[in-house]
Amino acid sequence: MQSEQAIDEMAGCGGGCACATGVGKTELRAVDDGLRHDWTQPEIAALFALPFNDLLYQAQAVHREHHDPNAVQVSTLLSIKTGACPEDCAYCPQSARYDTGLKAEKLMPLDAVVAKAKQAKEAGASRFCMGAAWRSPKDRDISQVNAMVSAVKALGLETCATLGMLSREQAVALKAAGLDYYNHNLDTSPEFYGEIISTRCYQDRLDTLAHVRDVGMKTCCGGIVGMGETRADRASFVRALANLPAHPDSVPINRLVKVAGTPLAEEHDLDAFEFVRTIAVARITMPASMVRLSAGREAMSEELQALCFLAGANSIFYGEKLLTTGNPDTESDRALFAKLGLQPLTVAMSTERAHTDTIERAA
Ligand code: SAM
Ligand code: DTB
Ligand code: SF4
Repeated sequence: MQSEQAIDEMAGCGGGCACATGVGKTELRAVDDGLRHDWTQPEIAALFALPFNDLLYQAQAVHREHHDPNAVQVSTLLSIKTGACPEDCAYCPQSARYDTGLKAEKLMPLDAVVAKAKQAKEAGASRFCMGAAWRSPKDRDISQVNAMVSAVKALGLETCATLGMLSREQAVALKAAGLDYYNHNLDTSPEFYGEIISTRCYQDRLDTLAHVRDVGMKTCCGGIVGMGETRADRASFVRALANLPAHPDSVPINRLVKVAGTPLAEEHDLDAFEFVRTIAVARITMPASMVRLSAGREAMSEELQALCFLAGANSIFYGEKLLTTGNPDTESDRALFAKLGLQPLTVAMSTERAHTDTIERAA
């Protein structure tokens, strides 16, 4: 269980908005799952500071206790509503505030989404994640997304959506339509957050995650590194994830994709070893979660990706496109898997794993 002080440190966005005053704060109570939810900043900083080989050894040992070391979960993304977003996330090509040359597109029709999901399944994905450039969906958007969720689920795929902030009622409706996972990222540390986003605060994100958990959906929650944050910020970001009341089921760790026109277009590249360290610390602190090597793979060598798998990443985004930017093509990913002896997890395997975890945690 985390201390009240830890909860307070984590909940404030550092900006001048209501969350600094505690208005609307979510009650954070850790679930009794046998996992730690009380990581301190010095403990996480000490993990980051370990000699690289010691850190990777520890991460790989934790990984092997909880996961098949050669299995990788594979998700495909589709942007179902693109661009013209009112938010000001400094990394994002879809914000209407930046001129990135992106063509805005309305919500896709159902049949086009289903066609893309079929292609993803045929290519070997087990989960299909639908992303929309909304601050938060309107109730009429939810009805349309629900039809997509039900149709994609009927194909035998796991379903995931990322639509912005949700009310509890919207979370209930999505769950009823068959949504398995909801992606909503903390994005960075509470301390650095104000440098990146001003139009919604940290507490808004914690509230949406609480709604998703409360209705029994699985959470997918991570963030982006390489946005100019310090190592202390990366440690605080991982701590914020690991001290959530329940560890996210999936933890996407994105390396910033620098898009021309966004405020972060000229940001310095994060050192590759520091990226691997972030993956390793996420693995150690959230041992049962699937840690996803997410955006940024197109700019990574095969060797760097292999190091990320060794550090405990066991999930990727698969398919030529992320939401609006590029991703390695499926053939090169299949070739990399073959070289490393990695096996994609099927839906049945990940359902079985989730079932075993539930039994083990209850015991
Ligand atoms: N609009 C919704 C929201 O913000 O919650 C859903 C879509 S949003 C694009 C999902 C996530 O994509 C963001 O939280 C961010 O972590 C990630 N993302 C967006 N642009 C990125 C970039 N240029 N590089 C890496 N990750 C990015
Ligand atoms: C996440 O953490 N990364 C994905 C997914 N969740 C939705 C999105 C990455 C987006 C990269 C920039 C783009 O393609 O627009
Ligand atoms: Fe909008 Fe999401 Fe992009 Fe932020 S990250 S600008 S909320 S699409």
